[in-house]
Order: sequence, then C-alpha cells, then structure tokens
Amino acid sequence: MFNKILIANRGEIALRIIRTCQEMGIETVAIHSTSDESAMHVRLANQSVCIGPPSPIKSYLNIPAIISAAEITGAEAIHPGYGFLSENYNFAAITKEHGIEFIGPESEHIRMMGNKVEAKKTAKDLGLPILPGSEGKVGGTAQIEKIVGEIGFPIIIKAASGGGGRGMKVVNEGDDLHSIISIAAREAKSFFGDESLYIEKFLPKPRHIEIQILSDGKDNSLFFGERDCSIQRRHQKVIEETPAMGISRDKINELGEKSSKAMKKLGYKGVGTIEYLYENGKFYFIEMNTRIQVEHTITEETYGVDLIREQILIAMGQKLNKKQSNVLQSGHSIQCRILAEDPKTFIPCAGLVENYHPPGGHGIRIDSALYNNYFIPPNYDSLISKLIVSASNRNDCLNILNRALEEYVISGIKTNIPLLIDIINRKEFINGDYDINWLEKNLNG
Ligand code: MV4
Repeated sequence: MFNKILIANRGEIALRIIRTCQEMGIETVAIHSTSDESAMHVRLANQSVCIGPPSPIKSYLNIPAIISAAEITGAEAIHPGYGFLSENYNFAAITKEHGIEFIGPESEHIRMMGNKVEAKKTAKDLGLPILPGSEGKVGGTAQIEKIVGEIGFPIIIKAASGGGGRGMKVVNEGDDLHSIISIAAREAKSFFGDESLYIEKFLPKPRHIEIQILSDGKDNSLFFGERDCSIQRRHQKVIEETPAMGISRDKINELGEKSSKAMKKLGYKGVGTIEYLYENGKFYFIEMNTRIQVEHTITEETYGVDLIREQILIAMGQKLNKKQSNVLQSGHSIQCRILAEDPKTFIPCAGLVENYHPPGGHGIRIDSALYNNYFIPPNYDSLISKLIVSASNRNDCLNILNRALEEYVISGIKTNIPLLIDIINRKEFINGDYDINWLEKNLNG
C-alpha cells in the first residue's frame, strides 16, 4: 500500500493522476519547473517541489532532481504519466534502485519495446501478426536486395531506435534504393545515435488501431478493446475513438485475445498499448507503448474502468481478479485534442488564457489543467485540454461533440477548435471512411 506518490509530470495528466490518488486516499507530491509555479497540478497536490528551470532537460527530465524530490518528501512510488521519462528504462531502473516503486512495467520490458527491431522480433515470437520484411536490422546491399526481391515494392525503411514516425522512408519501384538507404542510415545516426535500420512492406492506406492491455505481471492479462487513432497530423493524434468503425467485434476480440495472451506470456506488468496497422481486413503489429496514453480516456468511458487506479493497484502488487468475459464495452466515445495552436498554420501559441469556460452536460468529460487567467508557458507540449464525449452510439456522440466544441470558451489564445469542428462535420469522418493519410490530405479545403 502506498501512502504517498510523486507525479513526475505536469498538465492534464498530472491532474488526472492526482485525482485518482485523492480518491484512493493516497497523498500526492507534484514536481514543477520555475515556469509552472502557478500550474494547476501544483495547486492540487498535497505537496510540491520545484525541480529546475523551464527547459524540460533541466526539470521534468532531470532524474537526480526528481529522485531527490521523492526522497525528501518520502514518496514511496513515482508515476511518470506519458511523455517525459515515462518510457525511459534507465529512469525506471534508477527509481527502483532507490527503493522507490516505479508505476509502470519492468525496466527490461520498457527497454525491449523501445528498440523497434527487438519489439518486432518479440511480437513475432509471441505469435502476433507482423508485416513481411527483414528479420532484424539490415546489413549489406546483397541482403537488402534479397528482401526486396521477396516482398516487392513499395517498402518502408525504419530506424531500429526510432519510433513515433521519425526517420522513416518509403521506397517505390524505380527509386534509388541504395541512396535512400544511406540517407536513412545517416539520419538515424543523427536522430537516435544508432544507424541500424529495418525494412518492411509498406502499407499505403492503413488505419491505426491500438489495443489497450492491462496485465498484473503474474498470472492475468486483460484487453480493453481498441482505439482508432487514424485522425492524425505529422504523427500527432488529433481525434481518437472507440469502438473503431466498420471492424467486426469478432476480429477485435481475436486480436485482443492474442495481444493479452502475448503480454501474459511476456510477464508484462501494468498498462500497455499494442499498436497495429489495419488494411484490407488484416492487422499488423508496429510498436508497443509501455505507458498510459493520452487517449486512455475513451477506453475508461466505454469500459467503466479507471486505468490510473489499475496501474497503481498493480504497482502495489495486487493481482487482477477480473475475467476477460466480464470486461464489457458499452456505447461510443470520441476524444478531441485541443491544442494551443493556430488552426490554419499549426504554429503553437502560448500565452494568457483570459477567459476559460469548458462545456458541460450529459456525456462530457474534460481533462485539462486550464483555468481563468492561466498563462500557458511556451516550453511544453501544446495540448491544453482533452474533450471526451460519450454516448450510447456514434451518432449521438457526434451530435454532443458538435455542441460541446461550439460551447467551449478559451479566449486570449488561438486553438485548433475550428479545425476540430471542420473535421467532425466532413462526410468521410461521419461515415468512418478515413485512414492515417486522410487528415493531412484534407486539411486546406
Ligand atoms: C508503417 C506505415 C506503413 N507501412 N509501416 C508511423 C510511426 C510508426 N509507429 C509506424 N508508422 C508507420 N508505419 C508500414 N509497413 C505507416 C506508418 C505511419 C503511421 C502509422 C500510424 C499512425 C500514423 C502514421 C502516419 C504516417 C505513417
């Protein structure tokens, strides 16, 4: 049983974690940079520690300062949230070496999934569907030509230490394969400090479907359906929804069963998300995220589960007693990410929020750290609010979503709310006729 948890994060996710801790009777410690002195997470926590200047490297990524803050305040566990140190296997290991529990998976599982080649090998060994391509990283010209001969163009070149889409290159029939390979290796070296690459068959129009996993690291593993995260721009998700349109429940249950069994076999502990591409009725593993995700909310709303609470209970050593047959989804949920940015140019715009009035009413959840007269510092992510709408069906959900977006008042700064209203009223979105390329192709028109 933890009496006190330190939250190594800021913004809405820090609030999200503090709120669950309060409900569980657990005290909370906020950490903050000098530009976050008046941030909502600092106000809501029982205690707070300033851990450095605005630059994330010197504050929210500053491992010695964060460990010291936990030791000084007597926190027994650290919740990393998402982003920042949440998938840093070193941080997970150092936390434990200091006798502090890390609320997340074992360091070794974080490390394994962080290496995309190793993650894919592991997924394959665990029986998850993967895309044809190189087995592991590619070496010389002859090997690359052999693989391309087997799988055919188009192919995609990915960095083994990449992820999140950086450093990927598509190669079509007739392109200069070898010069693209050498450019990709150079870029991988400079972005990630590792020039290793791997190759796979390129899917031109996939959807991004991910499975939510919850495992106790001992003998039980569950899945909580899927999320369709295909509405994205430059690898930043904009709208997420569950259930995914037009995919049969049988197919989702089969993929979910496979995914949760794989995690049980691995001895995985905590929440995790297995990302798949979906095209022509088939799923292919691409990556696994070993943290709570921004879009965990829509799973919570449709399954009636508090995933942060589950994370904390599992970190305390509790077993999952639930059976998969008792994990039931009802209704539909959609999340819109509200960003402090110009809806036309996408340029982030920090500044003073003069007037803040979120929508309310039936079916609405707002996860945000905003308040009247809050100054958004320019040093961090532009996500300022998550609007989550739930209803018994998708149609009602979209109806409420339209009303809520129109009602939302965030004055003094620019936000992407006009863009979100535009998207949810396009016929392709309404019909569920979209893939990962749709938003970028349809932005200015
Ligand atoms: C792909 C792909 C098409 N074919 N792999 C992007 C980030 C990383 N998670 C994997 N990514 C992709 N891998 C093959 N074989 C297209 C993408 C991709 C993508 C995937 C999910 C969500 C958004 C995306 C945007 C562009 C490209």
